[in-house]
Amino acid sequence: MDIDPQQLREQAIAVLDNNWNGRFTKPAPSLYPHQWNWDAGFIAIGNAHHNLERAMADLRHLFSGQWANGMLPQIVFGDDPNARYFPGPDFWQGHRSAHAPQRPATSGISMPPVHGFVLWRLYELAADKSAARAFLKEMYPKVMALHRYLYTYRDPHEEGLVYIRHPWEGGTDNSPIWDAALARMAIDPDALPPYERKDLQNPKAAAHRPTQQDYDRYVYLVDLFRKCDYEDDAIFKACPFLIQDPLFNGVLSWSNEALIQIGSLLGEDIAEPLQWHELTIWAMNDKLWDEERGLYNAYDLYHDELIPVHTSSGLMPLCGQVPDQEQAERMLQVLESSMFGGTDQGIWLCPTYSLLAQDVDYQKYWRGPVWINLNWLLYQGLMRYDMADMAQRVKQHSLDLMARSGFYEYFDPRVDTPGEQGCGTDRFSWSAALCIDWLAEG
Ligand code: 2M8
Repeated sequence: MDIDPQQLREQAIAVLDNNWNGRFTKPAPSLYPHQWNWDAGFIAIGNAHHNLERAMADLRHLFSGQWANGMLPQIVFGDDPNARYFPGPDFWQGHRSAHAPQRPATSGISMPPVHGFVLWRLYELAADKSAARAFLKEMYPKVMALHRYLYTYRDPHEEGLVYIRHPWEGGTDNSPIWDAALARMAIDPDALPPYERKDLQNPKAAAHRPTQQDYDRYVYLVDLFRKCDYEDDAIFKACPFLIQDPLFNGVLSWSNEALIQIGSLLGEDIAEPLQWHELTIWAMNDKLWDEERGLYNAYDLYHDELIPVHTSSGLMPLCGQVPDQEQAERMLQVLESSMFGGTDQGIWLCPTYSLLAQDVDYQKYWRGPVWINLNWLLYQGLMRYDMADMAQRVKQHSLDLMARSGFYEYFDPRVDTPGEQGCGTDRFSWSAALCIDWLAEG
């Protein structure tokens, strides 16, 4: 498809401008009315191309919600009285934790730590290096505190692998990776605190959203965390959902590497991020790498077993240069195989779940559709290994999808999709932001 890059860029900027509320950028106009953690990182990369001030403001707002123990919340709540989102601040009750800030209100879990590499990207893009350097100086201790929190409280066996304790922390809410662990949670739905979902407003998107059974488990976990007053040790002992995810740890690796670069630039002692970086890469290869399947598995720390499910999350450690060249070539074969449709003309890259899986669903949220942020991470990873052909395919497919359908939240990977290709909410910020980043490369 012929794309008019100038027009697409202007449309993408308009999406970001429209979702900016004067203090932060919402992920989408109405479905997500607050500030989300990793969304803010991807959005900052897009804005950095034409509005560095806005990019910095968004990140400052996000970190205004950082807890005293370093935890950076998945949601920093705005104060729009018309915002409809569940769970809101009343449900999270972040104030139960001594670590939570008085204001702004936040949720009590985190998200993939993209901020290190986002900061470095902002610095690379900045025309005014001295202003950008001052921003790095301001943010570096905050991002260090986040990583220190993760290694102190989310790596109980000191392996170098960080666990998540809620599917929302992984960012890939209803990924098949979580299915078995969620299914084994014996919960009594009648004993849950009463709640009303707000994510089913859009009838078309409603059918693709996580199931009620999933949601009950999400709510059960939040209720458990607040009963533990958000104390990490207590949660670790009580929580039946503790998973070391390759996407989360791959992103962590890339951000560790960026912290080393930033720390060096600022003349800081970088011994700590160096140690994290080496340990995590070693541990991912030792524990999560699956030679036979050619990708990284997740590990269920609660049931002490690998989770051998073929999702694209298993390819994401490429972005943090976790695999060596040989492993990366195995991963490329997997991407090129019918599992992810790499050379199939009928498939848009890259489905989030193996197309060969019995329960792949082309339109269900994180259970098959293409997501622009994962495509962008995959692209960055492929470029690191000089796999430029495949990287260009991933980029071109992403741009084509957005040019045809709009800046949707996710996309059906079938080229001959009956009906619309774009799914979920329209005018989705990170799709627009990463589109801007790609277009800037030409
Ligand atoms: C989705 O997650 C939120 C909960 O965090 C939700 O479904 O309500 C995910 O796609 C997540 O990765 C994303 O950050 C968030 C906002 O875009 O929406």
